[in-house]
Amino acid sequence: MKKNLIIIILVLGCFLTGAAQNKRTAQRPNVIIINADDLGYGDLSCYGATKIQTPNVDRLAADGIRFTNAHSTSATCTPSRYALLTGRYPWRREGTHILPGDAALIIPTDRTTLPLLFEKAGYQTGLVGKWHLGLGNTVEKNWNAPIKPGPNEVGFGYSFIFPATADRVPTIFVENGKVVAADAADPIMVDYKKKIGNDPTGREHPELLKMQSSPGQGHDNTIVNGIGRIGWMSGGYKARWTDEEMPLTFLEKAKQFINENKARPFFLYYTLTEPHVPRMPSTMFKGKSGLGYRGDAILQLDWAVGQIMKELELQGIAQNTIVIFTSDNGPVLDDGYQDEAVTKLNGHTPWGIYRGGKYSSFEAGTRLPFIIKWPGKAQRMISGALVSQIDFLASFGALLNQSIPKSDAQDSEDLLNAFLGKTKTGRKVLVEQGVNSLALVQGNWKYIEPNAGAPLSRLVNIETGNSPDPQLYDLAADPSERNNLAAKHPEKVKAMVAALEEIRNK
Ligand code: NG6
Ligand code: CA
Repeated sequence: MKKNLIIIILVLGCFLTGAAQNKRTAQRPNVIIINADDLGYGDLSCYGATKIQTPNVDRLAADGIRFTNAHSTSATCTPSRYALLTGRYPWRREGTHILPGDAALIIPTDRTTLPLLFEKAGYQTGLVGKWHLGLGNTVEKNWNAPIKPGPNEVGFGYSFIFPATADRVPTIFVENGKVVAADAADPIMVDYKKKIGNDPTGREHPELLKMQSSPGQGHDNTIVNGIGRIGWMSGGYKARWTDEEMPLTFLEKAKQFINENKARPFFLYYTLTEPHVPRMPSTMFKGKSGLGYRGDAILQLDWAVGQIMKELELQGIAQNTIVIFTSDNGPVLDDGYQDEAVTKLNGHTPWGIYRGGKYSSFEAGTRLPFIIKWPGKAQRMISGALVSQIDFLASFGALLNQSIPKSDAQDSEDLLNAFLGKTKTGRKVLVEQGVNSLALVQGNWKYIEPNAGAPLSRLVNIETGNSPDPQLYDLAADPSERNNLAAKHPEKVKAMVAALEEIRNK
């Protein structure tokens, strides 16, 4: 009798736990992170732009939380994306600077990554878009056979990417480690040291280009689709993308992933190529913004966000999906092509009120658009909390009840309450990375390390934040970093130097 009772209790217990588990699983939200490429703080109408309208991202912001002090870790792509996926400051590791298109994978395969965390929590995980974190174990690789390790080996169950940037060869898609439309009879070869094969280059044949490259910026090697690229490639003619179509292909693949995984919790990392160079929008967007192709590419990006939101509605999962929209680093106008980004700017301010831009340790380098929508959970508001993309790992770990080994994601902070709008308090300190130097933000204060780099990057006409002297700014009184207060507050400088050293040596 007693034995029967115990069995009944045990069975009931299992049943209840199972039911609770199912309920929890059913309630777990899908998560989509949309990461734009080189989109600045001031590039969206919801962040104050008046010369361009971005209604779809604006709607996202109106329905969710719009952050005004949110950052990537770095003012360029590779390190910024490294941090987002690993929860670790990229400058702790050698070789996390902007990678060539044939680089080896730099994300460790034996540590917790953002997609691995979701996978551990029972999610389907997918990556669609720009990668730029290397592929395979070595620079020399066979593009005509499966390439490993890559996104799938660091936690993405599905991946559809291009390897580096739109302006670097190889200009091809890779799906789950295999080049799409590869042809054994026309093997792909890639080289970053010397010309390979017989394809014309922009330098030799500028008359073949539909968009001229800017002098001295290196975008004059192999011509693909009438555009000179960084690096040389040959072969793979059927596999090469056309720039006008490539973002649409990413959008289709992202929608397909959503569609196929709508019945289970999924994590989708959708990494747009807009408005990175070469800006060559689809025909339907060419000329639409009046700001040249950079503006058109932003309209195209905004449209893609709207399409994703529509798909979520259509599949009936919009209510249970967290959508995050952000960018990998600050804005740049002439980044290698004569595409009228400068001449047709028309008073638009991609950097908002902030100083600098891409490549800069001034605020516009890493202070970026950052929006979180979670219907019914993240209340509608504007938040000035200091947050970073590096905090996704610890914060989603908290949301999904996943522990992260101490050795992993060491710089990621659990900011779930800030991400959900329960508090407007975020980080106490954040390190920002320009190209040559680090900066530390602590409350209203910002300190930029002295360094010998040029104060102006002439190629892109951006103030880098470099100075041989220490710089100290009061971001509350002087958000545009015009007034260096270092000489006035030597004790503050000293304290911030020490604080930065402590983080560096952690
Ligand atoms: C720079 C390129 C720039 C762009 C950038 C990467 C030159 C002179 N400039 O080195 O055109 O490709 O790398 O951009 O080569 S990022 O957004 O991926 O960091
Ligand atoms: Ca970028």
